[in-house]
Amino acid sequence: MHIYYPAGHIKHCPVWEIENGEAIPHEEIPERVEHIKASLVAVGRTVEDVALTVPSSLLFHIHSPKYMCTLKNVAASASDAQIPSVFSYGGHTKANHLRAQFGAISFDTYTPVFKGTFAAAVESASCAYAGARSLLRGTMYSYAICRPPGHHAGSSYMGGYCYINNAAVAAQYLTAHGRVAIIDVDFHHGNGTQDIFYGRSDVLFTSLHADPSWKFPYFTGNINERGIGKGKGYTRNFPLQKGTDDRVYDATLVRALKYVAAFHPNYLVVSLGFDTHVDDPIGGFALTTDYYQKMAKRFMDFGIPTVFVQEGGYNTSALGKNVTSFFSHIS
Ligand code: SP5
Ligand code: ZN
Repeated sequence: MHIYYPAGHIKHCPVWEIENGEAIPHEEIPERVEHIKASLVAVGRTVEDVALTVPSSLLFHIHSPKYMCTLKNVAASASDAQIPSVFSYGGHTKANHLRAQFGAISFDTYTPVFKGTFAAAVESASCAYAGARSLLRGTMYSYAICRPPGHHAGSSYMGGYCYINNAAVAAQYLTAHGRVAIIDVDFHHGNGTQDIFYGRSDVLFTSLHADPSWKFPYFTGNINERGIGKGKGYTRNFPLQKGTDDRVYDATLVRALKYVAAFHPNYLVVSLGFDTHVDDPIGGFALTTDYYQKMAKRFMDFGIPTVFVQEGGYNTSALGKNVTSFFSHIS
């Protein structure tokens, strides 16, 4: 297995997020992936600093040039954390003021932009790109320790701690080489990834997550969202209730993987979040550390080249053991 790490992630360091008008400590912090990396090194794995940069032509397949440009401009203008104060209304998205342009590309107040955010997001996407590329050279499994995460970012919006959709970058790259299925096992619905591929039949998207009537991102992740136009039938959601345990989760995962199997993919992209863990500070499921190795086996049973793309997971002291549990049977 090849493992890629974005050393430049520390250029992006959120301290606060705004919840109901109040600043509360941010959970998406550098320590997350530092713990992941340290725990993998401690069990004898090689973790490579990502050396490639994702081509901008690939980024522009996933994100609109206008979105990328605004994100870059907001970052360049930032002295400290930039958080939107105004959002676009009535579908109006054109404005001269950078503050308004920012509000037109973000959907929450949880996702600050710093001077280093753009570069860090590109480096994170580069990890996913490197992970996807390594599959073409005969590697069966790769793991991109992406930070910042990506699955809430859509083609022209950011949010949910995400700026560039890393899993979508990996999937888009692999479409030139075969059929691609994305399975998202982060605690939250992968709304950005779903949106990006919603009208397409060459990439299948499925997700297990907290029911949106209960948890972020609230607006999407329902069972009736199945794709549109040519993409009809190529999206499937499995919303789950508070307290979902190993047994119920696993039974649902088996159902999701049956749906994936019927698509006959050549490559699998897994949006891998550990915020499903029982001790996660912002989740609400009850998965155990031991379960993650069983989850990984489900993916291995699939028997096709797979890139694992890191998404959420916010209990920094549990992250290391959850990751090593997950990869314990993948060499
Ligand atoms: C990639 C990913 O997992 N993004 C998750 C974004 C969830 N944002 C919702 C934040 C809700 C407020 N945080 C409460 C913190 C309580 N300690
Ligand atoms: Zn999440």
